[in-house]
Amino acid sequence: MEDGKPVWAPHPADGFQLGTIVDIGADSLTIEPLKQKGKTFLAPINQVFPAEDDPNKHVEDNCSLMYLNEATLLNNVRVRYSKDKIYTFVANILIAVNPYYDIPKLYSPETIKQYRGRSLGTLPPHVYAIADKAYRDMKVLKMSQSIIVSGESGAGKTENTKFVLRYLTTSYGTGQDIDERIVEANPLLEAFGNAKTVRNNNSSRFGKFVEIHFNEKNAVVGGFVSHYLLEKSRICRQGPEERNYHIFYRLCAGAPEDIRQKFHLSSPDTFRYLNRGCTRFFATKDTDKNIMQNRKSPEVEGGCAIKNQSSQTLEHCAELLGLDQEDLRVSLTTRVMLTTAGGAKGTVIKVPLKVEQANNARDALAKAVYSRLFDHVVTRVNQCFPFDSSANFIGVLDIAGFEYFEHNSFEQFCINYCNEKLQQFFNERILKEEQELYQREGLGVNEVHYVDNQDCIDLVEAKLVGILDILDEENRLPQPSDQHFTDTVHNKHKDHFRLTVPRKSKLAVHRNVRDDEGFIIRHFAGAVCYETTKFVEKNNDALHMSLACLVSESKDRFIRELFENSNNSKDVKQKAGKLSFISVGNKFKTQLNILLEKLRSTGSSFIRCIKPNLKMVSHQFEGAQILSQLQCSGMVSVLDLMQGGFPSRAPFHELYNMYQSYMPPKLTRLDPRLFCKALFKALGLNENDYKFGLTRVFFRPGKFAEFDQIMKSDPDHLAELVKKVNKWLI
Ligand code: AOV
Ligand code: MG
Repeated sequence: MEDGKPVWAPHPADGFQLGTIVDIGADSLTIEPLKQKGKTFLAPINQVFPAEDDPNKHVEDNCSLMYLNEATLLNNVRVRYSKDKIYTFVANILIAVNPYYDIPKLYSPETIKQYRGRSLGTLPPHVYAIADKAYRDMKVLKMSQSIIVSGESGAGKTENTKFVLRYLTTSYGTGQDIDERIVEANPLLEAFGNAKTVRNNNSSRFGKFVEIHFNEKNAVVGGFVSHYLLEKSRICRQGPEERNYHIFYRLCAGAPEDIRQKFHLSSPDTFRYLNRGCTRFFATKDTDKNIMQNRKSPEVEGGCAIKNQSSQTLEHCAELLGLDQEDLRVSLTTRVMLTTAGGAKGTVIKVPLKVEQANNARDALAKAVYSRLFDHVVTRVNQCFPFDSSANFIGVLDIAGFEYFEHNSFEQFCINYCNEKLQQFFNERILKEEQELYQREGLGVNEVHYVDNQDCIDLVEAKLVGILDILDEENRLPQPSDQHFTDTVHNKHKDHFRLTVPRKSKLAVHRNVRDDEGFIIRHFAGAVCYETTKFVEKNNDALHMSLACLVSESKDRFIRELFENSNNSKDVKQKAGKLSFISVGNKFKTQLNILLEKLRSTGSSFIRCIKPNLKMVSHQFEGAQILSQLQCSGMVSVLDLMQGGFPSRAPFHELYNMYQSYMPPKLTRLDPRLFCKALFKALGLNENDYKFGLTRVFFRPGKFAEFDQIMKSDPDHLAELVKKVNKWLI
């Protein structure tokens, strides 16, 4: 960094601010901000970055900047965002900032047509450019492709996913209704799987991988949706200002009269599961707010009864689930146990549940019904676009990005584990591809190094000693406890680089829990403290026995089948009394490994979505929190890699086509490679700034832009240049 030249220095709200270095210390710099002369401050050396000469300049591919670092990336994205250019490339990776309003014509049918068949970089960055690249790669390489869309909640993953699906079916469909069905599946999935949260009014509470399948002729033949980790806790409880799944409110608001009657629908605020979240549905009546109530009478010590006399809740529930009302009542308020007295085969006895236990049983039933219903909806959706055979597919992954909240539980643990796996895949792809290209092109550059996160993945998923297996082990104990699980994790992984015990203050103060009830994992995107309360419960998908038995014998075929498929109900009775356990964590691990195997067998593209502000409004760029998203997405490490490598590259024939009109005929008679060599020699470019590969020229960061500028500069300069070229040719 030169004296007096502006630099980017940290700024608490904007991420970075321009300033000049006025003094240099051992590991910090004294900076004078451009906007506040005289108000100097200290900044750590590694957080100060060289700035471009013109901070208002923006480029479509961030790699054509002179300086590749997090500050220049943030600034480029900021300048572009202010001009409604929400998409930016970093080499082949697409950054997409959520505009929070409809930018005119950005996704119009005309725009779709424009991008069709055009190679990356020839048109402005766009999600359509990525979609078309995936399609062309599939066609040319005869290989399936995947597009991985990531970013935090509200960043625009689902919207961009829909644009990709719409683009592919519009451009490369057969014009039959299969195309439309693939697009139309989304509103249905969103009705059942999306909800209003504080971060996003239409937040997807499940992950999905949507495959569009193509035949030998590369036309759309069908689709397939896989889904991951539907958030079940939302069924029974929503945070302030949040809601349950959209479908419930839609039913309450718009169902036809016969359905209203049949389902006993009324206003959302009459339903316990709908009335405790978003204010718009705050309860006005409290008759059936609590269907469980402690009946403190001596004859059922510790037991409870259902409070539903006035509202007929139990009756309606039993009716809709195809169950006998009395059976349902008993199953919700008692537990089946097998006595082992006398050593002989035990007798089944019914133990009354405490209020809290009964509440849990009721919630578990609701969650089980809904999550199985969701599985069923996805199965039905998949039946709508069947295909006999497919040559290749393009899959789009829309799954929540790295999460770090004030309180992090099992859900965040799973999603962050997933993001570790995806980050590893991203590293493999981006860094490996880069190195392979250098090798193929015969550039003798050093290998690039990056931090592998395999150790973090192992910590979670390794057999026996991984956190998921330790948790399963805990679930199988007669008296599982979150505390014992947490202790086991810490005991098995003493001194693990990725794992630490949380400090007392963090957890205990807020929550009145033991100070070590949790663990901190050092993820690639930062350390996250997980509170392990409820890990054991959340890891178990099984209903308690009496309920499982009950619903699997429902008179309603649909309900019966929902539970037959996923629960081998025949075993249930034999196992009555034993602990039932279906592992949520290990199911996710298996699904994730299948997904990654699939991703590894495809070509891949990445879309990194960015949320511009927490208010969910347009035209507001909150630099600091955008910067942290760029860091979490791994973009900053890509820049580090590129800054040390050759990020801009141009095939010889492209350069030839671009500049031949500026050159004398003598030069244009040369073949593209020689043409380029002659040109570069004549220009007197610094040989450290570029390298010739077999098929293309590689430029050091920013050097392509410099070269392009020289080529297109004023006529005098060009005449000078032509003279030079001629001289060199003689
Ligand atoms: P997400 O999928 O990343 O969050 P969404 O795709 O649902 O985020 O986007 C959130 C909201 O931002 C949408 O409902 C739109 O109102 C707006 N939006 C996003 N992208 C665009 C765009 N390109 N143009 C206009 N508006 C947009 V989550 O599923 O919560 O992780 O859980
Ligand atoms: Mg979403």
